[in-house]
Amino acid sequence: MSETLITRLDASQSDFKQRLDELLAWESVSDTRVASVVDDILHQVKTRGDAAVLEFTNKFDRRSAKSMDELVVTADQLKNALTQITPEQRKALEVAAERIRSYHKHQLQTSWKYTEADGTVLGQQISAMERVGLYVPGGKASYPSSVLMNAVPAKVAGVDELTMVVPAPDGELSPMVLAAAAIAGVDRVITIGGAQAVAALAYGTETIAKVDKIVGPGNIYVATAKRAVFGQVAIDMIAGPSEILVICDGLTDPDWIAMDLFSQAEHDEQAQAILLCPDAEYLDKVEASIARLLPTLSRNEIATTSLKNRGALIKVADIEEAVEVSNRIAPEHLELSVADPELLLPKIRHAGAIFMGRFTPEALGDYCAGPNHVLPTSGTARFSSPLGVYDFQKRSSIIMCSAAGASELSKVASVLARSEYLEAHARSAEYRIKD
Ligand code: HSO
Ligand code: ZN
Repeated sequence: MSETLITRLDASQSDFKQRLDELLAWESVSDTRVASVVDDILHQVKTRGDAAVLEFTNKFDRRSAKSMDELVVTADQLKNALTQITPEQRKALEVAAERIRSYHKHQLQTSWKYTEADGTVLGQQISAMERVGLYVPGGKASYPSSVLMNAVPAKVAGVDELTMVVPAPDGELSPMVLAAAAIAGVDRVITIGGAQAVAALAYGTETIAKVDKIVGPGNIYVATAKRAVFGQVAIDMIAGPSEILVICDGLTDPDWIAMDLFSQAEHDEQAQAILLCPDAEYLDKVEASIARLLPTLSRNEIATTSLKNRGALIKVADIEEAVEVSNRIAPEHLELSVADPELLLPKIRHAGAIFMGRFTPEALGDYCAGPNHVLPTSGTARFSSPLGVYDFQKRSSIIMCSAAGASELSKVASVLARSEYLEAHARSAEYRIKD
């Protein structure tokens, strides 16, 4: 029976690479029916504004709002949410927010400039985006922690107006989500969701100001809408299922490792949890822990499906091989559950977040260690980074030529301009040549 719990692989098997590829394969669903529904919603909101948003919201979320005003959460309601959660919950949100804030402050980019010998000044000026939209899903995947992880960096960056949209099916809203928004400094909350909310943020309506960037996770309709409005506005990455990869030397309590694997597996059926270890007997022990602990989870069905379809316990020759396999996978989360993780760190090339040592379970990073939990998934850690303050800042180049500098540069520019047959460029430069 335990054989069906989770796949066992050995990196020395001749078909290992192929088996691993099969395990990693994950197709982002692109559905033409969804695309055409979304297209219509985008078009309606773009052309009819609030009226269309109101209609779609009443229909999809079973609301009966007569005007957009009824869908806007007032400042009082937002503050009030803080009294609807327990003092313990409030404290936990506050501590997490504060830790996320202080970590992210380190990411602030600053403007810089330098002066050349002839007095010409060159540099880069950093500025924050003016308006950002944060999408928060409704229902079970409505995570207060994700509100903090998206909103705090935006506010640290200096975004002027952060608008959060969150659907309230049947008028139901999570007080924890609202409280997280209040603590993170979200400026405005509107209870709309789906493609209609993305469209409202991207195009603007009578009551909703058009934003410069839309961030936050959502279902396939939301993801499809975000892809469609990209270009019109910036978007964050479109996240795939959660992943964890653990490299263990075989000396961590197997129950701890089993639970670390579950912590991602319980997110959804497509989530991926993989353990790499050189000790086959240790893998047996973890498998036994999995068998014993899995039925005790409240989300045991989701975790069981995830482990069965996409999980693996992999025997490697040594820790070096584990690092090699891990770099090939480029996991979202990587735990180095070994005695001396710092020895391995320089060898890790691709991973969204690296959790070092036996006392750093991924779950702490999900909530309150400080770093962001919005991370590159599905191997995209090869070329992208965690969500951060820099995602809400942008750069402008600064050039200030001295008269002497302009004279010298203009000689170069005019030669290049004439070779491109751009007469006005050449003459504009030549006016500045001193003779
Ligand atoms: N592990 C998720 C984030 C999260 N976990 C939210 C708990 N709540 C990102 O992969
Ligand atoms: Zn998580």
